[in-house]
Amino acid sequence: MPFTIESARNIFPNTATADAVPATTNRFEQLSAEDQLALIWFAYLEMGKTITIAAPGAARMQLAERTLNQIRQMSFQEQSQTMCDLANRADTEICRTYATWSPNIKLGFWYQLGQWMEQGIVAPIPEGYQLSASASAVLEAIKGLQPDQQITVLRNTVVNMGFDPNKLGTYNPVTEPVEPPKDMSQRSRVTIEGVTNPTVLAYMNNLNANDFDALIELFAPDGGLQPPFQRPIVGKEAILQFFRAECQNLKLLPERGVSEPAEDGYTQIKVTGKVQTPWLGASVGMNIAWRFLLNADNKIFFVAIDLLASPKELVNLSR
Ligand code: ECH
Ligand code: GLY
Ligand code: GLY
Ligand code: GLY
Repeated sequence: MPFTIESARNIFPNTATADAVPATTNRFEQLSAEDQLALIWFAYLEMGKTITIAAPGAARMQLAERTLNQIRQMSFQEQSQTMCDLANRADTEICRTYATWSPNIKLGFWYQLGQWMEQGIVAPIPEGYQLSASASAVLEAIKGLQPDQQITVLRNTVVNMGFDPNKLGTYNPVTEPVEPPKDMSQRSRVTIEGVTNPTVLAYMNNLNANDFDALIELFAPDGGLQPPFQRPIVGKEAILQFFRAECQNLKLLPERGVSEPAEDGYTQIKVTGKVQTPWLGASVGMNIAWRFLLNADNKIFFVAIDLLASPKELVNLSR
């Protein structure tokens, strides 16, 4: 029987993913809005001791500027209410606007609010705020995670705030402008111990160069891409849109891999290595596996990107 996207998801089932991330995210989401905001504030201060988050680019901030200025004008009480509304995923104008933003715009928005909270322009977390017992337990759980898992939990909490985009009806997603791909002379070329497949190498090199038009041509028309902890995105159109909206300026540093034949002339290839996000640069290397399933034409039928349970998983290439 030929592969389906669902069956493809199960290639290399021995890959241990960072289950602590969805588990912790779920526990976080059970907390009250006040606890959620205070917890993120404390987690953010804690993480700030070891990692530096880069300031978002101007183009990105422009897209959130109207809403940021609206919040800046509010009283402290209204500001606190607005932030709680976001955590509660309430149905308000700001929560609806927030729902249309790409993850990077949401992160940039909170980055700015955090700065304004520090400067006394936006309502701070009340001095001496006591987390509930369950919120303290979630904070301790986050502190116990590896940095790549901590930052992924934080990203998830921000992405999940605001009104539910599935309830918006049709809307225009707001994403940052797409920069031109890197000039050919500026491009790096990866090497992967154990993998010479040209499609896999081109995947890494094109993504590193922000060359999404070349990248998407590596996919089969009915191909799928599964980001960490998400359902697969299916079809070239949707995958291209995801690349343009969420994948600029990533740095993929694949290290090693294994390639083996699968049914129907397909090939399955697992690669492990690190990924850096522009938000954190080299200060956080995320431990990643790519699980590729290529069809007989050497096009990508499926690729899953997994955040690994631990650095030990980088050398686990068994099936
Ligand atoms: C304050 C208190 C009130 C509430 C809030 C606050 C602000 C919080 C802030 C948080 C900022 C967090 C940030 C997190 C950034 C995380 C980025 C990550 C990126 C991971 C990317 C990966 C890419 C993988 C992929 C690969 C592919 O091959 C295909 C594409 C793709 C404190 C005010 C809320 C400011 C900046 C985790 C893994 C490799 C799938 C993308
Ligand atoms: N690790 C299997 C999956 O993400 O589906
Ligand atoms: N954390 C996965 C992504 O950037 O979509
Ligand atoms: N400085 C963060 C970013 O560009 O993603």
